[in-house]
Amino acid sequence: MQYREPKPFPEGFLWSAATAAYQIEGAWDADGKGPSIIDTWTPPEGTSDFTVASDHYHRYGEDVALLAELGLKAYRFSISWPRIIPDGTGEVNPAGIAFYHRLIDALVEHGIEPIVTMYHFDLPLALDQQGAWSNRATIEAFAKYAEILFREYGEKVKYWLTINEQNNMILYGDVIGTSKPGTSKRELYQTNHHLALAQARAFQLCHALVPGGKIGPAPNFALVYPETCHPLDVLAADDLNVIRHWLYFDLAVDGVYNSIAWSYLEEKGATPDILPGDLETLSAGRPDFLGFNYYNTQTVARPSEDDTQRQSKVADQQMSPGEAGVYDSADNPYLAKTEFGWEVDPIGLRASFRALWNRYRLPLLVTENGLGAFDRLEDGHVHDQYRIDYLRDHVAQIRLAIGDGVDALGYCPWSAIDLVSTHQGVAKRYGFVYVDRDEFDLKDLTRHRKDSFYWYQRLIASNGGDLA
Ligand code: BGP
Repeated sequence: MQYREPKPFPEGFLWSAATAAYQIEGAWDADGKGPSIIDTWTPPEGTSDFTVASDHYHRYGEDVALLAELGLKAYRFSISWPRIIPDGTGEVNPAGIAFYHRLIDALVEHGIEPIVTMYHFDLPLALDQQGAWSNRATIEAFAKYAEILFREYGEKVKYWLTINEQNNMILYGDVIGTSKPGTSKRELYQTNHHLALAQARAFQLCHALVPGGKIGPAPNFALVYPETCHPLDVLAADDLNVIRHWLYFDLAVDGVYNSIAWSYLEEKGATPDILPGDLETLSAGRPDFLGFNYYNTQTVARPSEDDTQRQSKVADQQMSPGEAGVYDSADNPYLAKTEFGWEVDPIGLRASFRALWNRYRLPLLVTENGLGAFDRLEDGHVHDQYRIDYLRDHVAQIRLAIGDGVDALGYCPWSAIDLVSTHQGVAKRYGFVYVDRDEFDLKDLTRHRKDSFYWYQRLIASNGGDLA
């Protein structure tokens, strides 16, 4: 099991790469786009905002040509809701509709399968002002938006993702700018309930409106290990797996509330209001596959009484601080860390495939995976061997997961080209293509192929055979 000879990648495996609208497009108020919550969010001090980002809105033609040269079979990007419907519910913006037609057409012309995320953090600001997702009306707004997307692009787009990282929006929304600091757990889990309903509606609409369309969710997945084999540490790990993962996947796949998650919500006084018909809506919408964003695993122990340990932790969406009475977070001594403190665990990716496959038996798409690093442009080159090592080790584990019998649909490394990180600015780079700008100096935004670009190009050309 540990060292078996890997099976080859299946023909048609979707070698892809990912981006998100607000992190790459820029043009935050161009051609009728409305503001999103991200446009009014103040990013952490010292990091860039998203107004120009990588200027992809104006340079998408050049960018798609680079993606074609890279050899991508598919490309995951998100559509900006406020570019399509500036105030979230009202008039449709024809220029926004046209932009995504141009982008999709360019991809299709190059033989690149579009994988569209419908919603990646950038809620229209007008909806936020009406209560965001804690307001039930936002479900209807999303269903209307979804219908527009399916009718408009359904002929050309067959792979759809509903909501990026619903779990991180609930658990770490203050870090990534999707919820206000101090929002109560009660409101967060009401929000979660509405997001789940909106997603279930989108599943149904996609199946009704897109012939041959396939749709799935895209939570973040950070499989949780116990720090020791003490039964209470094992239970703490199980609890965090439930609170961070199974709550969301069970809602998406089976349309039910996980009973352990529900007990947690009861204990926290955070159970959502569920109206008549809600559970029927949840179970009527079914995904065709599961997307998941994978960066690392997490290791936890039973909760200590002492809160100081938790309070002193540096935390973000991949590094939990722990939760009183639930779990303490722990370092995994077997894993290295990135320059940004995220643990690196390629084997954890295989373990994640197994966990998701054993539980749901649905095809699995890695919707994000990548290494954030301080890259250096030297004479037009970026020697990012560290990124090649990271990606190669993860791809090798996907191949082993395929050997385990998992149905792996594809791989979307984060990110196709450099973009602005959720909360750590431009300096934290992920792309195969370097975008020449600094945090506050836009320079000329020219594109440069990194060493990892040529590595991924060879990997794709050999359908995953050439890992070297
Ligand atoms: C995921 C998000 C992405 C992306 C990535 C890397 O949580 O879906 O939008 O940014 O993480 O995170 P960061 O940019 O914080 O390094």
